[in-house]
Amino acid sequence: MTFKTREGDTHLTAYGAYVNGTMCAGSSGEVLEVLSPSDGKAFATIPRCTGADVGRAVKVARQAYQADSWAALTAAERGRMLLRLADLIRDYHEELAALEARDTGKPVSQARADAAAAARYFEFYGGGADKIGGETIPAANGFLAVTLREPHGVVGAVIPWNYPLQIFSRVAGAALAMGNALVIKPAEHACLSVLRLAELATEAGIPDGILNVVTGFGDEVGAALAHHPGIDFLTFTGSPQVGTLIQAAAARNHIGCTLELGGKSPQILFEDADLDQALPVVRNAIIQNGGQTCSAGSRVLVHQPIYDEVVERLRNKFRALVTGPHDKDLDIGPLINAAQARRVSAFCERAKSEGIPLIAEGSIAPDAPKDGFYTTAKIYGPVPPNSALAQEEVFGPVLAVIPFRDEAEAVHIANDTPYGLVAGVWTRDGARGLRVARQIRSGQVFINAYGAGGGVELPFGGVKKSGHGREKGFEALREFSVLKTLIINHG
Ligand code: TXE
Repeated sequence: MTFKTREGDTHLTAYGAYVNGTMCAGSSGEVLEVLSPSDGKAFATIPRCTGADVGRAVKVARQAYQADSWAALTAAERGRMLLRLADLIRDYHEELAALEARDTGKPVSQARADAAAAARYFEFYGGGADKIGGETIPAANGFLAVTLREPHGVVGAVIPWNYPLQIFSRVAGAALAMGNALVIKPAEHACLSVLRLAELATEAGIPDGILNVVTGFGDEVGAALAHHPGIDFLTFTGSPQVGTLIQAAAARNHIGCTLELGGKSPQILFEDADLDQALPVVRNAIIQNGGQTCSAGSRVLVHQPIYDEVVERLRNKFRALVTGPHDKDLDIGPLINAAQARRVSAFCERAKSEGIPLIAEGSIAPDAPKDGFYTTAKIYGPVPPNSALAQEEVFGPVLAVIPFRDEAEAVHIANDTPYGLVAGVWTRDGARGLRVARQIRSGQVFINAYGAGGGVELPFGGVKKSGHGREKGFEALREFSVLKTLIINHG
């Protein structure tokens, strides 16, 4: 475990949950230690909240949602608050990036990019709040029919540890823009930046009780939130296993949910691809955040005629990759915790036992603290398309190289996993790029690019085991609202 339950300890920074506009202890009084993945040492505590804390947060959110201070605001006024929050995030950019890097272990330059994206989410949704509306529908004579977008009410959000700043911001930005109130359960492994953003939201003018954060274990706090009858809509980002539980909880309460559950995203390199352009992107797409990215490009499918050249060039790139502590800002930081490190090494052990060749491996910085959760970057190939390494989400810096003979086989291999989140197609043949992109079953497809999820403007989400519903872009504003059809008889 990354943490353990214990009584408060004075050398650790004590964070609270955030309910009704203030930091507060959980009702149990128990706390969880937060470890820095870089050295495995505790540096903070968070409350181990309970179902009772969830109940209080949902009640507070409902009251705040109904109060005039929120319900009577125009969309433009809500938008202005989100724009103020974007400005505050930019004011506190370095503090947020340092906190995120320490809490998640990611290299500080990657955490800086996350802080910039967080500001951009609130800017985008602040600007979008008053620009999304309904439509008029030609109906029977003597009737005017229009659609209105209304908030769901109180939204429950369960989010993971890999991108707390970004995922909090994409959820809260869109949900608040549409006039919802929120109760968020961030991951117990990394949630400090979320708590800081909640404070900044209050400073930006978001009324007390509209944005609440309850901390603690998933099967205690997350489950209580998912099942709470006072929740009107659920959004979840995390593992498929927990996604199934969230969907079942939503079904029990007859509410909607969006699920974003990761992937096994392919990049397809055809023989006419511009390799100078493609290979650095292929490398980055699997090492960003140590491969702990839902949209990581974890499979590269390579046309037979260029297989040897691609392997040779990637071999050199992977050998040069160095893993080390977040503050050294190397290629790769530590993984989030010991369990994740064990998970990644189990995949590598299995690949070894199945005789899958290891093409190259990076290194760990010699001065990396010995109790950190470090793993080297690895590239394997040729990887059998039906092996675990080619089918399952490793969530580490491990790339599977898979050769293919022709276009049809490339499409088949690309689609032949349970997931469908993102894909990349690299070719100089425009028609082939489009043809292949259109046959791939996934939520996003890049041609001659790969942006690990893309910008805040681009709708993002999966098909199959990668989940359903869309985050980001204007699509998220639609997800976080409900359509009412209003019919007026003027005959
Ligand atoms: O995920 P969990 P874990 C994948 C990735 C990773 C694996 C396991 O492959 O290796 O999942 O990671 C909360 N009811 N992704 O175990 O458990 C939990 O507290 C309600 C992909 O960390 O799904 C946290 O807040 N909530 C992914 C959140 O769910 C529960 C990002 C995610 O944790 C719960 C993370 C329960 N019973 C992992 N149990 C992505 N899509 O990017 C846990 N939680």
